[in-house]
Amino acid sequence: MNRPPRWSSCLFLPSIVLTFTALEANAVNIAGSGTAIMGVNTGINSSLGTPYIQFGTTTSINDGNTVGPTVDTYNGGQPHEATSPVSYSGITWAAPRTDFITTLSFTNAAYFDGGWFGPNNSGPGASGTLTAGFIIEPTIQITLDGGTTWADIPGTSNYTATMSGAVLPFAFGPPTILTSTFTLTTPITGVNGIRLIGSEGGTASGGFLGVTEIGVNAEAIPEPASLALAGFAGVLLLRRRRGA
Ligand SMILES: [Ca+2]
Ligand SMILES: [Ca+2]
Repeated sequence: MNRPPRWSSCLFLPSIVLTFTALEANAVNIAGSGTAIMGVNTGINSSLGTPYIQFGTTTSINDGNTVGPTVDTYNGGQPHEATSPVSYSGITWAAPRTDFITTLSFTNAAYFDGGWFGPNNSGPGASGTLTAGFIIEPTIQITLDGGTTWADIPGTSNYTATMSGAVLPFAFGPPTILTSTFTLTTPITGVNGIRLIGSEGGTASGGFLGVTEIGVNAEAIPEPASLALAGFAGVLLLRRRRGA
């Protein structure tokens, strides 16, 4: 029986990163080489949830255009409206990353009645101003199996600071678009997906999420880390052979 790959990936990560963080490298946006995903979920948990957007196409999320179009998870009247108070959006790739993901740039579209991460059924109303009480920072999650299951990873962001003070549009007006940065506490490799997931802010359909763009910034593996990676992979291989 094959052991799931997630354990081996987790085991060698900390040692690689210690080497990596001491070095400088240039980050590139790898979102465009992946597939954007978006949907709703019953909670911030390990499941994919229900892929869903109201209109448009998820390719808008990683087309490099932070101005528009925007996609959203407004789900009034949908079967999951009452059961899924959480929305997510992110990027998956066909193969595990061999570079190190360091940050996400999240371009959020806030409408007059929702679109941001915050308490359900809560908002300042048309032309109102978002304050910290209307905002909840989303959780960063990664997948090692192409998006079937997800796990939380730690990070920091300027999301609350960016969204606080944002003036919402007039009723049915174009969204207020703001970009915030999520920084992974530990740069990560070996994953084949990353997403933000959190409580839907706003009042329409209990809240929803609006996204114009997600960027995923990664840096190449420096030489010392490559050596560490090879070393740990070798150790794991030996362990597996011994355990087989
Ligand atoms: Ca876009
Ligand atoms: Ca909703």
